[in-house]
Amino acid sequence: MTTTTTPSNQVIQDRNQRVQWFQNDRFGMFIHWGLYSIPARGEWLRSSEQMSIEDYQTYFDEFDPVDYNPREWAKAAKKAGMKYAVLTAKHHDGFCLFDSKLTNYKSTNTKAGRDLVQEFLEAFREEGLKVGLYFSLIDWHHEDYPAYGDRIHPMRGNESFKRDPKNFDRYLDYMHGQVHELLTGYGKLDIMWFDFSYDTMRGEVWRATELMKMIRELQPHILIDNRLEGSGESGGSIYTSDPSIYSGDFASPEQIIPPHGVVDETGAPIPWEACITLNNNWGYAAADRNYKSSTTIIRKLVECVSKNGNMLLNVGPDAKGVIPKESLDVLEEIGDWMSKNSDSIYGCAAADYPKPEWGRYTQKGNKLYAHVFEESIGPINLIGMADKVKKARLLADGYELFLSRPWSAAEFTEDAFVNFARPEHFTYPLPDKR
Ligand code: FHN
Repeated sequence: MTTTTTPSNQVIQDRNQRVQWFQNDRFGMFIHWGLYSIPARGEWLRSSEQMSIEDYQTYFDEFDPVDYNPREWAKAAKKAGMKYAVLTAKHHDGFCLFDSKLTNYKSTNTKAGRDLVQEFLEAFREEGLKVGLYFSLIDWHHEDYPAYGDRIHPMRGNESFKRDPKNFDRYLDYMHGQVHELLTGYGKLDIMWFDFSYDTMRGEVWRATELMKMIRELQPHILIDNRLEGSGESGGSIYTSDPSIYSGDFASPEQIIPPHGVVDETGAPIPWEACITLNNNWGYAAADRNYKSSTTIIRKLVECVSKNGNMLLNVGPDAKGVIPKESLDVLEEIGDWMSKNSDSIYGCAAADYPKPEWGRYTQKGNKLYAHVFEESIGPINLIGMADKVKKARLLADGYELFLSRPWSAAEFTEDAFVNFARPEHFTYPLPDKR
């Protein structure tokens, strides 16, 4: 059981300084890609299908993403309105998409013969996006990682993993060494996205104090998620049991948007980012064609921002390195909406007003953005806003919305940029010009 310790004011100030760009940008791309894209049944299949190392080796021998062009990925992310991206440098299977000197289990030793991380970083930086790397704390391939039979391993029940961890400290030296490689050999990184702590495997079991110290010394500006101590629960704690360090800059709720955002133990809001899949899988899953609509994603993005959070939206490229068309189609529609409405996302946060029944508010300074989600059978009822807002414009094209009685009561005292998620759904009968 970890006990949380309230960090010092200096720790909080340093964190608030680091996360400024993050809380401005709000919207990023998550990319799960690796050997598991070949079987195309999700990134956990080695575990869930109880594969032996020999069976899984087939994918290493085959891996050759001939159509990998990360510049195309970067353009798709940028067009969707995403401002940063996080790629799996190494997932739980231990396969490294980068040229690690500490293992042979890496992309440069496959038919690809390429440092896929290096190319990703270059391409996304060229498109002006910030870049982060996902790094798995769990490693099913490394002989010293505790496996089957040990209650602390999520590979429970997988006979092929039956082995005794010879030397877990040796594994930690390897894991820390790879983080060092990424932080010294690939230029300025903006996010280290660790994944994930569980049972007793958290905090100092990973030698988190030592790892955090190294990271902060090598790249002081870099953001670190909370999973050296937490996992994908609703926010999770982002404070370690060790008062001398602070295990992360943001909480990382997974496939959920916490009802009230994420706060620390004093009740103060903390930075957070919901990671969400487009279908139901992180890694490419050919049979999973159940993609969320752009309207759903837009409304969830607005919800995140309305609760002081970010969204990291996942794509799972296929074995050849191509993002599925269904994903690209949804990203394109999101981009259409963002091209007109991103003012209500970037740099915005929770509003000073309670959530209206017809949608959500986001706010930036004295600008309030009303996201109208429910089809209205008549005027929007801006109850309680009468003395607050002096004018309203439709964000998409700037036309003036008259908020005369009985719709909204009187003048608005602040600029109100009314932002309809889907104007065509909106039956807002504008009055004749006064
Ligand atoms: O086990 C991983 C999973 O494969 C995926 O990477 C997600 C993304 O946040 N993280 C872990 C599950 O919480």
